[in-house]
Amino acid sequence: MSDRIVAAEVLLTSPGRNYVTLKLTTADGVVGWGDATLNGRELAVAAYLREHLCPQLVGRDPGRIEDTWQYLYRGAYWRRGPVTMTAIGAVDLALWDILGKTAGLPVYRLLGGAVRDRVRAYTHATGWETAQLCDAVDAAVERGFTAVRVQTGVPGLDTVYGVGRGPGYEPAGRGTVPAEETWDTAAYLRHAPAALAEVRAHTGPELALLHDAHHRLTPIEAARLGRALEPVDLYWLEDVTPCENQEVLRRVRAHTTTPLAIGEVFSTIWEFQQLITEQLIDHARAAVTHAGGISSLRRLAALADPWQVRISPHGPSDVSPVAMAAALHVALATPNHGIQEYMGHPGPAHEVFRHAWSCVDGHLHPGDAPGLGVDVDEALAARFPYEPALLPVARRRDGSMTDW
Ligand code: CS2
Ligand code: MG
Repeated sequence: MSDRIVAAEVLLTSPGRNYVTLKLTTADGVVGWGDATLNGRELAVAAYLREHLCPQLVGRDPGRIEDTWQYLYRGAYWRRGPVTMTAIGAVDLALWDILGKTAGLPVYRLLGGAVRDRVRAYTHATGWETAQLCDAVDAAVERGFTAVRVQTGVPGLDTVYGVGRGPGYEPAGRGTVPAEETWDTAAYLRHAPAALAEVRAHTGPELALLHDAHHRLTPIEAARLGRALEPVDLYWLEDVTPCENQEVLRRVRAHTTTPLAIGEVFSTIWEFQQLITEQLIDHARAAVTHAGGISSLRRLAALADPWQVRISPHGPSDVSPVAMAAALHVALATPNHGIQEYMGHPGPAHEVFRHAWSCVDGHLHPGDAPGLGVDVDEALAARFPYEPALLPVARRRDGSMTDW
């Protein structure tokens, strides 16, 4: 007789930052883990899982991964959206973990096996001044990275999202009300191309440089930035415009050959459809959890492949070590994978989530442990209770809200 899920539980922990983790246990005693972290909206996903999905999972056959995905997605009248899709993603990851552990195989072997030896990663370098930024890039190169995301401060602004005043940064700030930042697109556009050109002059031509515009530009501003950055030879320019209107990318694309990456805030394959089939992007950035798990990331890769679009999943500190593992199993087994973001995690997170995946010389590997290869130390997790934390919001100089 096939196995059954007998328990579905949600764990909240904050080993340096908040993580939500789904634990599924089968009658045979196999445990599967899924990441359900949605930065700043952790409790919404925890409640969606606890109140709605967990009761539906108990009694189901854990081996019916695709049917469970279809049941939770197609079966729901109110569907899509980051909260729903992160919850479904967590279930999907936990089920693949169970399948791998039951088979005694790492998940990437179940996905068809490795198509590459290791997964190229990029990490973050930030600096308020360009000299600091160049130092941060050098430090990343010394760690072995062949690709680095570069974010710069902007003269005249006190804060810029994603740029620490010191080394490193954490996107979410503690508290129940978000910090407010001031944003000035004109100042950014005056400064960023020259700063990035200085970084390129500093590094020489070989290092892959990436830059994230965090959804803040209009189409024509984005086109102008892409064109201005062409001499910098970026690996990609990310999230140039707000996420809702994909049509506007046509205008950006018409003006620049700077490669574009989009999609860390997308939840479903349908949000990518036009961007892929019109070849408006080069990299689809869906996070393995936020867009519905391994099952849907594989579908996205299959849709993208004939259009020569690559999947290059989101991987900041708020994608937990469990989701990082899942992303790496997909990456190792997916021909049209581009690059994996690897911002790193706070130190204690590596203790709570003991993982088989590794980062060596700027490349990641999921390891060969059965399943996803992550064990959660629940006793240690309990010593880091959840604390409310939120991403900041931003206003223009006149006080009006501006886009993410
Ligand atoms: C960023 C993230 O990693 C990225 O590309 O855009 O810092 C993102 O803003 C955070 O993960 C939001 O939770
Ligand atoms: Mg981003």
